[in-house]
Amino acid sequence: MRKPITIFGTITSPYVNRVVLACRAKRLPYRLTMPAGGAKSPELLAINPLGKIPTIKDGHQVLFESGVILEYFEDKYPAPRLIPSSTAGAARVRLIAAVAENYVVTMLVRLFVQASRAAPDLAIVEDTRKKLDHGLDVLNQLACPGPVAFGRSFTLADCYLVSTLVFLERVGVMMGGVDLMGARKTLRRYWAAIRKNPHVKATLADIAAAG
Ligand SMILES: N[C@@H](CCC(=O)N[C@@H](CS)C(=O)NCC(=O)O)C(=O)O
Repeated sequence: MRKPITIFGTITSPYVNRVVLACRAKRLPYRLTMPAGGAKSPELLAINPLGKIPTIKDGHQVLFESGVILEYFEDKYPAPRLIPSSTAGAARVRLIAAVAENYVVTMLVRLFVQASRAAPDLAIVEDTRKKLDHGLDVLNQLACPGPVAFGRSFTLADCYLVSTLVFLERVGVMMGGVDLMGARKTLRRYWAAIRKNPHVKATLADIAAAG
């Protein structure tokens, strides 16, 4: 039996739950834990000077930055593959991941910050929503309507998309119940379909339980 990979973090973080999804899909045993003092605790800063989650320990290997961790898993534990073997397929999966990260999650973090404030800056909210809508439009064009985001099996594109869409829902709730996904049919169909995937189901249940 393999020693579990330690993932420092909380399941509600989109950066953390995409890593958990990859562990589940690759059937890698893992242990999710948060140091008592949080991301900036001396314990975490000792192994990750950025003081960010996720940070992982796999034996003696310590890594941070979710994208780097996911690529490391793919190289170290290639079966089952989460990045297709074809150059075109791999590029497409990485493209969906990059668009989700750079044009959607980044905007959601900005909205999350504003929604957490007693008095949100409405100009920032408006500008960020425009950028978010554009990112979502592009994702709506790139993703398949299910059962997975690309190809025939679960890939890193699904790890990124699921974590992004859970966060999208959460930020919408924080903003007073706004439906941020809107009428984007492909994303809506994808979201309904991927929720039936057992790794996604289990991860969504963990997120819901964490509140
Ligand atoms: N680019 C990083 C982002 C990680 C990140 O920002 N994590 C947040 C949690 S959602 C964090 O650690 N925040 C705690 C802090 O900055 O003190 C990744 O992909 O892993």
